[in-house]
Amino acid sequence: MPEGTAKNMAAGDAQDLTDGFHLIIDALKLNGLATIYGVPGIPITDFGRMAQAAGIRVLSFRHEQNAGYAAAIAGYLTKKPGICLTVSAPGFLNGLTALAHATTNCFPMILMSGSSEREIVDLQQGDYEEMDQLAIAKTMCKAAYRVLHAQDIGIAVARAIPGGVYLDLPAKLFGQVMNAEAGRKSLVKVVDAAPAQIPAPSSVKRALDVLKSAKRPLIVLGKGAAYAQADDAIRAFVERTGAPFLPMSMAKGLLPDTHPQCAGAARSTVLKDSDVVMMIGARLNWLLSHGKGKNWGDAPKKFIQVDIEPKEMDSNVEIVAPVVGDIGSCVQAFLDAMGGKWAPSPAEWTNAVRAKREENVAKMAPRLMNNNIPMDYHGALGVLRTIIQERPDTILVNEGANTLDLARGVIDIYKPRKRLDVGTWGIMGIGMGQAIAATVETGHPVLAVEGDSAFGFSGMEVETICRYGLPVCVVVFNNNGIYRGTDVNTANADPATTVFVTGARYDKMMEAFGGVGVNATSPDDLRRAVNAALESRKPTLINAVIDPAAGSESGRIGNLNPQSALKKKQA
Ligand code: TZD
Ligand code: MG
Repeated sequence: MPEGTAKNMAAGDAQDLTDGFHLIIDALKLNGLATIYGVPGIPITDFGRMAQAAGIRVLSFRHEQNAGYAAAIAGYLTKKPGICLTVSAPGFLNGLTALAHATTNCFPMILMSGSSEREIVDLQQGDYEEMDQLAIAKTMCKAAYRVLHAQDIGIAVARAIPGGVYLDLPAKLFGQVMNAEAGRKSLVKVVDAAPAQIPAPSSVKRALDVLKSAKRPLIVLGKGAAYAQADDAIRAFVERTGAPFLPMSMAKGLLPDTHPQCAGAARSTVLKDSDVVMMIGARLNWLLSHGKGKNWGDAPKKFIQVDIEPKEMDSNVEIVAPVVGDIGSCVQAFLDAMGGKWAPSPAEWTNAVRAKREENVAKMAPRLMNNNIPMDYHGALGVLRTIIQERPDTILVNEGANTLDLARGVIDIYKPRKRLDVGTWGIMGIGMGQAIAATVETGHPVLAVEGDSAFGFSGMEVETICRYGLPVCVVVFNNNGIYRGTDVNTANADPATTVFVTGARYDKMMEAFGGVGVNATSPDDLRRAVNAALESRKPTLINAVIDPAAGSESGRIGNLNPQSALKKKQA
């Protein structure tokens, strides 16, 4: 065969071939999954490069856990699975924490990890980063799949798309070659990963009958309701009932916190005194004291629960009216069944709740305007509260203990899905990952309000923020430690377990990578610096110096610390 022909044939062959690398990319693109959060390394470095070259946005992080938290919140914000890409064994484990967190929070996320040689792993012969990742992942998410053949990539990606899924991609898969046309045909476009789930009409009627019978109704909105993106219907429903509503932390803003029916500032009153509680996309877990105990008072209470997950019904207390379906369909069904003539909640109740709320807000107001130096939480948060009021499209990311619990109460949110935080687990470390994904996915600037301990879990990602030039303003509430900066170890020369280096300058970290760093010692400093950051959209870190004695142990959940029976006896 003449040389030229052979060359042409080889070129022709190559055009007719595809491989694992490209099939994964094509499968993601076909399904509109256009962003990957990850950390490169063997065996996925080239995959990341090729994905980038093919038009997928590939954001490289400094640690997989942060990339994973980014993917998790991307899933929450977009209703499409966020993709996290990692190397094998340690990279996989780092990402797995985030997948477990996403699954617990019901955020759709796919963790895709490269893995080592199956034959060597299964015989435990000591491969590079050897680990049976599939077996480990299975216990932490909804499903875990391994893809051994290039022709299965299409179906595997499709199966992963509902999320809470681990996809195991052995190194050998990437280089597997197959006919390009057959490869194209093997891809699967997911038509509808979450079709509407219409609630049974009888369950809708039962729920409305119970709600109608209420003298003191309460609606609790959870982040499931925010996830549903049924914002108009939810608002219309809540307004038609006239009932006070209590937003869980990430449901704040679904209706503005300043809405006349909002009972956020009268939480203990509405939990205790309500007689019918309608939970919408909120679970009766520890965050709501499991629906019982002293926070809920002694009066008999009827629970209505609206959730897509049947397992949530009767999880902690009896649900007298379970409604199973997607939140959008359920709320629409309520609206349709209520008609225009729904009697609003009894005025005696709504007035009592409003009075309590106004009393609490008035009590808080002067504390939020204080100009103490060093700042206390309230002085600093009063400033941030005003800034979010003026810039309601800003996405607030929030973690810490006091920094979390106080910011949740103080900073009003005005629009849906504008507050992101530690979620179901109360996990530290979500800060920078969430901040990055929030702005990447929405284009809105981010204000990340971080305890100094909380920030430390993901702080290195300020380099990532600078590298991609993202409009993220981080405010570190620096009280020199976990809860407080005042603990003393009397046993030896080591510092106490909850304190950090006194007077640390976190702002210098941002400066190290070309961002703006500010040391703020007064509310005025803080106001100026945050406004400048949100205006300029420059990566900024403000070290907000907080009185080390201002916080309390474990913020608002100190009651969860175990107490020794022995200690009590001795006391
Ligand atoms: N590790 C992980 C992953 N999650 C956690 N929630 C904790 C540890 C325990 N923890 C909390 O629950 S809050 C917190 C830790 C370490 C930090 C609190 O300190 P901070 O906030 O500086 O972030 P404040 O304002 O000083 O209270
Ligand atoms: Mg602290």
